[in-house]
Amino acid sequence: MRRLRHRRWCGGEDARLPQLGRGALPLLCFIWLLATAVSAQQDEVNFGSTKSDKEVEYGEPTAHTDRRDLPKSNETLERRITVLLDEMLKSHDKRIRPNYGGPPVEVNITALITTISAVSEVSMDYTLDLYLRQIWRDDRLAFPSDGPMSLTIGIDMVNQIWTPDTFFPNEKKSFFHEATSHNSFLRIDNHGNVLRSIRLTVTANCPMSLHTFPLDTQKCALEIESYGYSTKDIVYHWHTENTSLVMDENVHLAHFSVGKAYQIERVISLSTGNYSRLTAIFNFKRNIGFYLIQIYFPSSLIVVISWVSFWLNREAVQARVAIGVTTVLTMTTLMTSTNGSLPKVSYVKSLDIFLGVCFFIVFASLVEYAAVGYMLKRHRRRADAPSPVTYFESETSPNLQNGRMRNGNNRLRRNNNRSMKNSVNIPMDHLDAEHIVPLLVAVPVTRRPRFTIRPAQVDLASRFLFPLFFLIFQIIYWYWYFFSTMGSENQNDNTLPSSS
Ligand SMILES: *[C@@H]1O[C@H](CO)[C@@H](O)[C@H](O)[C@H]1NC(C)=O
Ligand SMILES: *[C@@H]1O[C@H](CO)[C@@H](O)[C@H](O)[C@H]1NC(C)=O
Ligand SMILES: *[C@@H]1O[C@H](CO)[C@@H](O)[C@H](O)[C@H]1NC(C)=O
Ligand SMILES: CC(=O)N[C@H]1CO[C@H](CO)[C@@H](O)[C@@H]1O
Repeated sequence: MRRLRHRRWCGGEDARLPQLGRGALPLLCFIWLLATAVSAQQDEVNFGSTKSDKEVEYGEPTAHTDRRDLPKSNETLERRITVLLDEMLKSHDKRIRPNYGGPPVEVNITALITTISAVSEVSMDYTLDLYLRQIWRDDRLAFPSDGPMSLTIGIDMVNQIWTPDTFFPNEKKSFFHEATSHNSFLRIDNHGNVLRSIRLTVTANCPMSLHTFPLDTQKCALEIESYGYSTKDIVYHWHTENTSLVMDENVHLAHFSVGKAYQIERVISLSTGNYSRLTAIFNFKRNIGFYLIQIYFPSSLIVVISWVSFWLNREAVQARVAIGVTTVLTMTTLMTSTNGSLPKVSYVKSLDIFLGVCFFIVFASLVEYAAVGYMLKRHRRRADAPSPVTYFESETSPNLQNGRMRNGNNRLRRNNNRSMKNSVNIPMDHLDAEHIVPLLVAVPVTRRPRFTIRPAQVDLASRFLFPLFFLIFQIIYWYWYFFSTMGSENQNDNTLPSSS
């Protein structure tokens, strides 16, 4: 521009020249004009290349304008581009795809994922922000140029050229970003390659299997397809083999760690034809930390608290019942609140197994006290009740004469019915030999004392058996967790590339 100003200044000098009559000046000015004309051309080359520094999408970063191919005039560059675009669009019919009647249009896709949010088990979906770039070739938009050149054009021109009708088959809702203007751009290079980039927020459906929740890895897909054009008209490709799907380094999720993303190309058969479909698959591995802190650790502690009851005095009825009932109720609350934030699936999740076993142990320790209490009561009653043999001895022994024997036997049997399993000491030396036979017949249960379990033994056994059972369960559970997650990671590596 500075050169142009010089040229104008020189022209002004030229106008005054005849008046001044300086003969050397026209020659000098002519040389200077020649020099500025050459450098102005270079200037435009430089201008073109600085502009294209930002245009990296085609892998052809250098571009320059050749004046011969643009409309020849002394007008500004903008004016010339306007003329170019007008001529480009004059013959363009946006209703018809490129190569109509010929081979299908190749639409290449790349995507940059900027955020992933709201991976939700309840609604079975996830939300992502992405820059979706579509690259296709429309020969009708090619323009003559000496070297590679790319024009970045206002998005309004999108409405005047043909564009692929790309959509997301598994989308639930999505929207463009309009602040501060429509977040998209259009670039056209001299070969007719069109690049269209749009910033989108897409909420996509993601059916999840929660069998191993919360120790699970979820695979969520984003599918890209043409709504109307079958494989005869449009074929989609990922622009590069493995690197078309790029995850921004700021993609973080609270509940999940985001694994590698896979890209797949396939053809879908529908009743209206075969459609080319691209699939991006994201792996979300659930972070166990939250559930360890919020569920696994508290429920394990509740189980441990329920064992305190085994160390308490058997007579401390209130304390032991309170511990038992409180822990059972707390476990119930924990199970209810945990499942409240999850979908109502009809199968058993890993978390349900853990909470179920915890609940079972807590419940069993309450039942243990019920058993101990019952045994204690029976024990005490037997201690209070008079022994049938002493009764027999003190009351009927002196009067064991004739018809009184049957009466005594009746009382004896009644007493035995009340205390079937009580141990009975029979002082043998006080009995006469002739009375032994009716006595043994009357007290048949006195043979069973060695099988009696005392309440103290039940508590003692529980103190060791309950923790042992819980420990074994924890070992199996976590071993299975690490085993299964390693298995699923290997599965990811094997299955996904082969299905592409
Ligand atoms: C699309 O990508 C393929 C490779 O995947 C490439 O061969 C082809 O030239 C690309 N087409 C366009 C229009 O960029
Ligand atoms: C793409 O991935 C496959 C397997 O994952 C690998 O063999 C191939 O070399 C990769 N290609 C590029 C260009 O990275
Ligand atoms: C779709 O593809 C299948 C094979 O993959 C082929 O048999 C079928 O004819 C195709 N349908 C159409 C409408 O082209
Ligand atoms: C060579 C050429 O096109 N010259 C034009 C430069 O612009 C002026 C006015 O804009 C025209 O009058 C010239 O013909």
